Amino acid sequence: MSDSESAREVGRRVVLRGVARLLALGVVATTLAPTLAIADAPTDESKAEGGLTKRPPNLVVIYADDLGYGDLGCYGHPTIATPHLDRMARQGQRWTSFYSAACVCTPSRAALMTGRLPVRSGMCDDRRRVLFPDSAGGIPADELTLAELLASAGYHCGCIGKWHLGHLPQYLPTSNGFHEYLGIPYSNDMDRVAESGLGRAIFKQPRVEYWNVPLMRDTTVIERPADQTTITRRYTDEAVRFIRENREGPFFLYLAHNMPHVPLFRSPDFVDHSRRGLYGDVIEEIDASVGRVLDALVDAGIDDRTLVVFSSDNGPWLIFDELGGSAGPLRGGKGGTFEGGMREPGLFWWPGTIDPGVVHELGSTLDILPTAAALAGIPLPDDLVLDGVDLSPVLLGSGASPRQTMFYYRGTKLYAVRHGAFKAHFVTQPEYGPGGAEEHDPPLLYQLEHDPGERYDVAENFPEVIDAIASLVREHRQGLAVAPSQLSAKLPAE
Ligand SMILES: [Ca+2]
Repeated sequence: MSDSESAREVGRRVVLRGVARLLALGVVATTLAPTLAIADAPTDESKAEGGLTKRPPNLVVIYADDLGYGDLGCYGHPTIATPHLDRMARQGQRWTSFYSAACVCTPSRAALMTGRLPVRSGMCDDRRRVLFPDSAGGIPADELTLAELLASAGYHCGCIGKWHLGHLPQYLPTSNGFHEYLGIPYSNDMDRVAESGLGRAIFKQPRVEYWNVPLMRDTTVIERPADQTTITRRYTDEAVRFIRENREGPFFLYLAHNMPHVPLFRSPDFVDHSRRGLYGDVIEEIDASVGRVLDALVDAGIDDRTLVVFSSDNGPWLIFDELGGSAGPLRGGKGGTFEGGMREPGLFWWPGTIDPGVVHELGSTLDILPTAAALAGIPLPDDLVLDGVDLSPVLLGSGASPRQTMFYYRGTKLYAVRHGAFKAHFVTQPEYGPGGAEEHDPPLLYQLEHDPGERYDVAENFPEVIDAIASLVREHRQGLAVAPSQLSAKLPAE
C-alpha cells in the first residue's frame, strides 16, 4: 500500500469508527442517515430557512500558540501589522470576550477538539501541565473529536501543525478523525538538545538544531530536527494545497501553527519585517499565512461556504519578556487564570453569511464543536456531556450567545468563574515560579466590562453576585465526573 493509499485506508477506518462511535453514543441511525446522505450528494447550494446552507459548510480553524489578546492590529497592538487578520475582523466578527478553556497547550487543545472541559477527558494535570515527548498518554479513544464528528458526515479532515494531544500512534490526528496530518506533534521547545550551553539565552539566539523536534506526515517522522525557520511557510503551503484539492468539500482544516511559542522562528522573507522585532516578525508571517488561506478560498470560489475561525490556545508567555506576546489591557498571561491567560482573539469570517461586527458576548473554543455540528446539521449524541454551546445564532445574526458563564481551571482545579460581566476568583496563583495557590473567601470579584485589567475588587458591593456564582459552582461540580490524568504517565526510559 502506498502512503496515500494507507492514509485513505486510515481515513476510511476513522470515518467508520466515528460513525460507530456516534451510534454507540446513542445517535439513532435514522437521524444520522439523512446527514450522511446530504454529505454524499452536496449539490444544492441554496439557502435553507434560518440562513443555513443545505450543503454543509467547510470549516477552517486557524490556531496560534501562545498568541496574546493584544497581539493583533485589530485588537489594538500599536506596532504589529496584521492586515489579513484585520480583514477577517472587518468582514466578519471580532469577539472581545472569547476564551480558551485552559491556560496551557494540551488541555486547551483537548477542549477545542472535544467541546469538553479537560477535567472530563483527563487531558489536564496539576504537576505535568502538558504532554511531553516522554508522555505515555494522550486523548482517550472514547472522546468524540471535532474531526470524528465531521468525518462521520462526510467531511474530509486535515490537521496541519501542532497537535499536542499525544504523539504515540493511537493518539495522533490520524487516529482521531483526521484523514491526513503534517506537523510537529507537540511544542516546538521540546526535545531540547543539552549541549547548546546557553541556558535561557538559547531562546534569544535560537538555532534549529537546539530542538530536535520531529516533523511528521501522518504517522511517520519525515524530518528531524524540523527546520523551524520555514515551518510557518510550509504549513501554509500545505493548507493551500489541502484547500485546492478538497474544494468540492465539505472539508475541515485545522491549521495549528507552532508559532509564536518560543523558540521564535520565521522565514527569510519575514526577517526584520516588523517594527515589533522578532516576535512581530513571527506574528506578521502568521498574518500573511492567514491571507494566503483566505485567498485560496476566494480563488477556489468557496469563500461563501467556508467558515474560518482564528484564535489562540492560551495567552502570552510573559516570563520570556520581549520574546513573549501581549495580553493588551488584560492582567496576566499563559499559565494563569487571570484574563490574560485565557481570553484570546476570536475572529469569525464567512463572507455573505456571517453578520459582521464586534461581539461583546461570551464565547469559547469549547463552542466550536457544537457550533460546527449545528451549521452542518449533524445531530450530537444525546448522552454526550458537552461544555460547549452553539454560537451559530450570534454568527448568523439571529440571536444571542447561549454562553453566560466561563469556568477557569488551572490543571484539575477550578480557580475562577465568569458570569455575565462579573468574575470571581476563588483561588489565585502566579502563572509560573514561586508562590503557591492562595484561596479567597469571599472571592475576589471584578466587573470585567468596567475593569478588564482585574485591578479593583468589588466583592463588598455585590454579595448577591457572589452568591449566584457560588451556586453555579455547586451546580457545575454536582454533574462533574473527573477523569484520570492522561498527562502523568511516562514512557519507560530508553
Ligand atoms: Ca500554548
